Amino acid sequence: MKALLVVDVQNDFCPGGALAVADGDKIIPVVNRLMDKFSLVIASRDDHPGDSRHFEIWPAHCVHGTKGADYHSDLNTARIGQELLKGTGRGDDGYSAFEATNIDLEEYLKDHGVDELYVTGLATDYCVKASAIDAATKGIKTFLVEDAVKGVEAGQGDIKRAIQEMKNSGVRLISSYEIRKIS
Ligand code: VGL
Ligand code: ZN
Repeated sequence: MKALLVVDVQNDFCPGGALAVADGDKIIPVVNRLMDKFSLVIASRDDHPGDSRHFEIWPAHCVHGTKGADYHSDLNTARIGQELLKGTGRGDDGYSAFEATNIDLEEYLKDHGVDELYVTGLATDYCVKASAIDAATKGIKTFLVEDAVKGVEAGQGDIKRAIQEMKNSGVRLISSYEIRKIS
């Protein structure tokens, strides 16, 4: 059983947002098109309290209940079967979707017989990386959909290093074209 994971496609990570990823919104049509190929689509959202300690290292973003925390309006949310809320505690960075506090993602995937996870979203060098590495480490066959992710690249080479780290943890790379071709 395959599932599509959409990481943090939220207003604050898209152009105009508080922690914008350059061209972050450009992946959305790719993600929407991929949804047709999966019977299960799950999506994470950063959902921080206003006084989160996470904001000592990041500009305030995705504050619970604000527009910045909403999904980008281009994302096809109708297909999202389960939402994963993370970073919800004051001391909780919540980089990985497996740190979701509304459900236990590992249990959820087991219950739904998911053994292959295709990871898309924002940002390649933070939450996408943490989620993909956690998935692979938990024994799930994990794919990074390379044209359906975008990174921050705060330092030069961050995205490249993140992809290498994922590969070292057993994450495989795939393109959306290959997914649409094989399924
Ligand atoms: C993220 C930095 C801080 C992400 C979340 O979604 O990649 N990055 N919070
Ligand atoms: Zn955050």
